[in-house]
Amino acid sequence: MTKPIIGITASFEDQRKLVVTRHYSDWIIQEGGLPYIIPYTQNLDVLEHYVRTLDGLLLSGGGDIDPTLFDEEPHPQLGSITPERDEVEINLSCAMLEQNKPILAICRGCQILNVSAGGSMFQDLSTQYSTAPLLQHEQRAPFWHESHTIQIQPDSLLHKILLVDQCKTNSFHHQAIKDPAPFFSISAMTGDKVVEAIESTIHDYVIGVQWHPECMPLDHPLSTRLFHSFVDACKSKRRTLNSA
Ligand SMILES: [Mn+2]
Repeated sequence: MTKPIIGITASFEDQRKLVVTRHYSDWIIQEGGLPYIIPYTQNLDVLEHYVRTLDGLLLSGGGDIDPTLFDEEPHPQLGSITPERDEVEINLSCAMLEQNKPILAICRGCQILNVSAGGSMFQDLSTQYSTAPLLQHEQRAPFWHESHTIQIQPDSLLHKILLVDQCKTNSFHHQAIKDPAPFFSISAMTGDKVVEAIESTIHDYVIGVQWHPECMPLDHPLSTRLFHSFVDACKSKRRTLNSA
């Protein structure tokens, strides 16, 4: 059977370099997908071709998001932003959502997915968050260390995939989702009620996680379940489209 083609977005550094850690493609390959790193272009015709070709989209981690995209002025603690990346990822996300193609969005990816669908963000948790005393979400520990505990919504798709009520995850973010987009629900939170995962309630497979499952070793049980479920959803989508 042909492998599902899975687009992976990259960081755009120094206005000229596409940079993405190999972990994302390692997981996609391990689970039977064909990873494809997507270049940045303003050419909408090319982006449309990508959307037509891809069976799934993996929105990778990276820097901050331009707050004007969710109608806010920049907060002093906002980090560096890359408008070109925001634009391409929003274009791709909206088009993939429209076609009900699977999306797995990680860290920054989870946030840009939420903004693409009309949700809002905390530009900086440490200065803007007042719901509860904040945990440390920018861990000062190795990337594979699972530093905080998340609670998973029992009736969520994420729960069906991970098969646990709670687990520990790594955490490398100072921004977070404020209001989930319409038709999205919160599927995991930390004890301080920071949103750690969202999912679409109207698409077959659209999941965003705030942690970095790709940083875990390739035999990590929960990361395996997550990437396996994503590549599986992409395979089903490919089969449906090919038989239509
Ligand atoms: Mn966190």
